Amino acid sequence: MDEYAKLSGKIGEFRKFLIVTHVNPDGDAVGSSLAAAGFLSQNGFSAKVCLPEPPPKRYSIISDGKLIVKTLGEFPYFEAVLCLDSGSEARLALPANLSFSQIGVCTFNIDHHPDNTRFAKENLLVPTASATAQILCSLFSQMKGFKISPQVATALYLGIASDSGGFRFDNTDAKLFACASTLLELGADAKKVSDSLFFSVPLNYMKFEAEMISMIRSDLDGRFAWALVPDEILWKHGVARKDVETLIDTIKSLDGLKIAALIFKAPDGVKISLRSKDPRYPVADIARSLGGGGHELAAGAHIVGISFDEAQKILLEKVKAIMPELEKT
Ligand SMILES: [Mn+2]
Repeated sequence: MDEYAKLSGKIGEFRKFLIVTHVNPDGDAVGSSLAAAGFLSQNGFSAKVCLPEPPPKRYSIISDGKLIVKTLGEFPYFEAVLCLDSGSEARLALPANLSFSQIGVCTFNIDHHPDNTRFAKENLLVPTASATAQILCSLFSQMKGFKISPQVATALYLGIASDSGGFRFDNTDAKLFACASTLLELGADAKKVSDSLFFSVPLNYMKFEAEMISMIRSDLDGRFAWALVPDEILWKHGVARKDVETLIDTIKSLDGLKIAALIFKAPDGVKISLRSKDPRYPVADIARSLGGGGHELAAGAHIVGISFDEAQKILLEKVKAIMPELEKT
């Protein structure tokens, strides 16, 4: 029996599921969670997604108020917890007053992050999958007698379109297109997803990004570029930190660039987001050396007790260290 069949058998042992995902949920996190909740509730189970913070507006096309709770008070009794798209228990956005170790019920962990810590009782980890939504698409498709509705297909499609940057990132492969094809045949609304993810930028965000673009710094002959994102500029344009997802892709689109970075202020230090355009320069190594993690070409870290200036100095050294051939020329 393969691991998908094994996991679906396990899921079938329970009736009531609480679904959780990582903090600052992205499109894959929100899409996977709502798809799982929709799929389970439409197939005779009871399931709710716990999102302590409201997710970014561009995911509202798949939001269903009936499937989302903010606190455990709204869904006090459940038999199992499904953790989606989170590499570790520390990254989970759990409801207030609940820590992972306190969860006394069966836990499931479905994810594609290569450094996933296998923190749950039942783990379905597929690092070759481009998105957690892709793993769910395979899982749901092989559950015989279960239906995948157009709404669920749309939520999964949003997850894969989001994690692959609209089928442009290097995780876009034949399996992802096969998954997209399956979802479109099931009635996923691709136009609605594209419009919402890529063609609905609010004016204040566009002006924020314009100002940030004028502040991009670059070094190593343009191979490394980054921006510091001061809170003042976020406030000035009314942009929330969690909504700053596309700026790093804008930096990444620079000609000749290998590594892009964003540095944000955190209450106790800084948060760094990293992207690489070249597998020879895996940013996951840099992120891990700074106490963070992620995918080879998309990673991040939270460094406590340092300033913006110190962070960019450390980062530049780390980037230089993985591009040794540049030092010689
Ligand atoms: Mn993901």
